[in-house]
Amino acid sequence: MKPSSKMSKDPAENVPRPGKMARRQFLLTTAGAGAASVLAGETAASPQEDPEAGRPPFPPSLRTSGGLLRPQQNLHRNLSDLSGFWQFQLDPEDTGEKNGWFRELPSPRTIAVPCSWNDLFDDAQDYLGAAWYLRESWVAPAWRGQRILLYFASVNYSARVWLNGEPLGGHEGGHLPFAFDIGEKLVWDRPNLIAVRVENIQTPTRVPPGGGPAGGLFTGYPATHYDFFPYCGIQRQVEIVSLPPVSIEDVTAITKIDRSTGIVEVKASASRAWNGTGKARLGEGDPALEADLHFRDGQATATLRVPGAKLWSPSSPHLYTLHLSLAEGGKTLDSYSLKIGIRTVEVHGDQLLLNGQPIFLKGCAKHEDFPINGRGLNVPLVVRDAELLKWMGANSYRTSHYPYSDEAMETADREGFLIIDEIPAVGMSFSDGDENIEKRQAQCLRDIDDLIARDKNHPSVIIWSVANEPSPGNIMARGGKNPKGVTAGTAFFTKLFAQAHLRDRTRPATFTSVQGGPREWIALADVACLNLYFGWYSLGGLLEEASTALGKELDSVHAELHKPIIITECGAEAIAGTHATPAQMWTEEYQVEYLRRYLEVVGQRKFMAGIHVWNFANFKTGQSIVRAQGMNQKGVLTRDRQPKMAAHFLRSKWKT
Ligand code: GCB
Repeated sequence: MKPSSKMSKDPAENVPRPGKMARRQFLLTTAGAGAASVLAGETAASPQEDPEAGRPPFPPSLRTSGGLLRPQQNLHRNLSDLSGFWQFQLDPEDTGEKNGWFRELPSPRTIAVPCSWNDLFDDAQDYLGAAWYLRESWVAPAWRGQRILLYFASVNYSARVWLNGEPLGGHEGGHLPFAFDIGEKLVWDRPNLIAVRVENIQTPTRVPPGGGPAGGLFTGYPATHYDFFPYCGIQRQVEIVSLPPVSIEDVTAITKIDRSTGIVEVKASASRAWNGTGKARLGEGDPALEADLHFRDGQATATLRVPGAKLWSPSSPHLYTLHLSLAEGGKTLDSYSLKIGIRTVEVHGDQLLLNGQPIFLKGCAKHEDFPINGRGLNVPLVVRDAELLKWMGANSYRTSHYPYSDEAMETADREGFLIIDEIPAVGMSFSDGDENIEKRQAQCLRDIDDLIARDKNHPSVIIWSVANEPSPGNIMARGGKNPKGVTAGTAFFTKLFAQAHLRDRTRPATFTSVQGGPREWIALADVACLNLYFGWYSLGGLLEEASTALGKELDSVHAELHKPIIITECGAEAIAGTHATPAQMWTEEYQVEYLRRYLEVVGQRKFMAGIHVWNFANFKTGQSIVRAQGMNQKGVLTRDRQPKMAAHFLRSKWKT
């Protein structure tokens, strides 16, 4: 192991020395000693049993990587949205399954779907255990003869689903869609009863991990290994979906540019290993932009050439509609449409190229977070956030620390945001034994498969992120040093990057590294994404020294790795309305001064490929002594999206 640049080899040396302190070491210093003991000790979760252990195994769900397309309505497909009121009951003893709660809840109350449950009921605020959702729904008689799915856009974390008292299947992992084929179990002459058991117990084998011997960085209350509130529940839409018996199961559109001609390579799959002919068409009415798809065993490809193509970019996010259809005997069997953008992304030396030109990412990392709905889908907020990013002059954001809704991705395509798209692998360390690491790896690989399958056709997505701030050891334990952990992490990330490249050879893959984290890991990524907090977690109050340390760090990563570098996080907390001159930590002035220096240092370095401020808006966290008002206050906007001075400052720099 090469010692990380900012960590001392000797734990005893890990005391606050300007420029020498690793990112989180402040928690271990005199100032942070109290915090460290509270955070690492008393409230740290004890090793958890796998909450699914001992239950009858449920069949797995259909996943996007298995040919589950985002549902849509057209002449051949339909859907019924089950958003609205559901029955709900907490199950703290976890006896519901044994007692048949999938048929009837003994004492239900009403909940909204989609929504996190935590902010709705006082007794559910910090509750992460099992809870039940029930609701009835008719299935339209006109759908008889179709393939019928029950589709969930996101349930956090673990779901077990029943239909009319019969088990359908289960799914692990929040933030990505899954579904069940319900044709055999549904009834047509009365409403169908849907029951879902959900829990978000924090265990070391989940992604993100929680509890267990790995310890907890942000183990406030509720205890987590990550710095955001562990919202749970049915957080995006539930839909009953009808598909024709032979249907389009997957589409991949890869775009290339040949001078002024756009090339769209279409790969499609059809169900039932179908053999026949379909069509791929771009836009409306131009026969030149149409090609036959000859399906053999369910697979077909076609190439469309678009002379004088309007390329997709942040300043001109032009979208084309790609229509696919399957036909037999002059009759259309199925059709599916999606918006695509013609553009290329490449890494060339230390540059990130969009359509062959260097691009610079300016923006923020975000969270899906808002009072009351929590992490539940909030379409008005998606629209407002895009508006505010544009107001600031941002061209980019990261879906920290999990995949965002389809609606957010669609908005990014339409509005021209460049997205770093992240799986939920936040807070991972490599000190808790091979078995746990292997289980987390398996979940990460599934998440990579499912995320890429879901988002591969979005022109806005330019980079896949396979983790946020992994650490070799328990990040709380004296700088997280652990040579075995570095080696284990190297093997882990080699595998994750290989998977991302296997699933998508057209986009770079990265992870965002923690300040002081192993360079060996950054060397594996196509783009170096650095989360840097000089001037906050280290060198707090010392902005001059922080600028120097920042410059040195960027120069050294550049000299060593010579790949595009993006600062994917940097930020200082500011309680809105708190002021001081000269600037002091926690004031709006300090946040502005901090960001001013980061922008200056980055601006002086032509090799930099971007900067994302942490965070777009304040967001809810667990309660702890390092998170005032139960929030991370590094937002340049307040949680309700009002600008702090920092947002005006960024606008003055970015809005051209
Ligand atoms: C980070 C993490 C992010 C935290 C942030 C902070 O590096 O990636 O999840 O919220 O720092 O404010 O500490």
